[in-house]
Amino acid sequence: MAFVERVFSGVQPTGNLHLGNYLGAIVNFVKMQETHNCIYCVVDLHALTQPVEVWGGPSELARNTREVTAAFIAAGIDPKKHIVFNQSQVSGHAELAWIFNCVARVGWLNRMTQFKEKAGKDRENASVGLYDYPVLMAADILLYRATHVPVGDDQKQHLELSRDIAQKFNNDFGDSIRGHGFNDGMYFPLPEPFITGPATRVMSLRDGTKKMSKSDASDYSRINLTDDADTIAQKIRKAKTDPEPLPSEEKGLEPRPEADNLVGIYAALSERPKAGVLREFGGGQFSSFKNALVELCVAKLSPIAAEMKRLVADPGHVDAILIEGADRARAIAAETMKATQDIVGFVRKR
Ligand code: AQP
Repeated sequence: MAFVERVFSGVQPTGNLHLGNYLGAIVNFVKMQETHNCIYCVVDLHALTQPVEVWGGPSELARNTREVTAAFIAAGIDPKKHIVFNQSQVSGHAELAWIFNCVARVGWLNRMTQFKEKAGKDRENASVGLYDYPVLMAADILLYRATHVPVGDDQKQHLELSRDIAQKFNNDFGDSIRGHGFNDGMYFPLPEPFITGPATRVMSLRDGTKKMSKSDASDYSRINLTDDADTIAQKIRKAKTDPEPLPSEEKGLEPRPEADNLVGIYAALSERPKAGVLREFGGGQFSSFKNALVELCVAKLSPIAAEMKRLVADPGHVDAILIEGADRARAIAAETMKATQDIVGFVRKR
């Protein structure tokens, strides 16, 4: 069956939205609006998988949900043409996740590296939700039968699991799927990851081997989307580098993770390939490259920060966007849930 192309992706409202989230995901969310129908979700159910100290408790969750929504809109997502909402308003996410829990295999989840990293050594104490996170993510995407998912590189393995779940559901229920009019036995599409650009994995400014992340204890490891110009300048000037001048060719970046990261950020923000950036800055010292990077970062991020500030100052307006988006999302989700319930054999009101 040819599926109608549809984009779905989400961002967790866990605070400290950063340049990695922006370049790895949100920039592509904005681009894909031109070619696809898009659904962008603030995945608040996912936030709960971490200890409460990480997501900050109820008032922080609500504040961060509005802040991520504001970031989407400030970055250029149009909530009238596309759908923007928060996950917990559409109960289908949790309902489909249960069905998928019974499709996914424990062995598949045991291979998920993000769980291993986030649970760390204290695995016994991690929430069941953290372990099950990728199944809920599969439900998020497939509830809308989405075909394309723009994400950062760290989500690649979870996307593969979503494809495995879709495939196994289609296989397990193939006869029933055909019996309900889907003649090729494919009810769920196998969603394609869309991981592209020179900054699919932005690294920490303090350690070029670690991903830039919301939960890093050091605020100097990341550029937050709400940072002001002075803070951005300080963070970039203090970013770890090495003593060599910048190389003139991309190959010269390979053994130099911090240099590679800063050049990747510059390339992504200026929408140029890394090779072009190195043609301009290769052979020069980091100090002058960092000055240019500060200027570019401030020019690109300051208008977004200002618009975010304006939007979060009016929570009623942001909530109205989420409520309207959830109504539209719920209508699509209801169709998927009805068909899924019929395929599985659940008796329901007609
Ligand atoms: N460093 C990154 N580089 C590129 N893309 C990134 N993403 C996250 N970090 C980077 C992408 O941002 C989207 C939203 O991520 P999320 O809200 O699901 O949170 P996460 O992946 O857990 O991101 P964080 O910020 O790193 O949080 P913690 O500290 O909790 O691990 C996703 O598409 C993600 O790929």
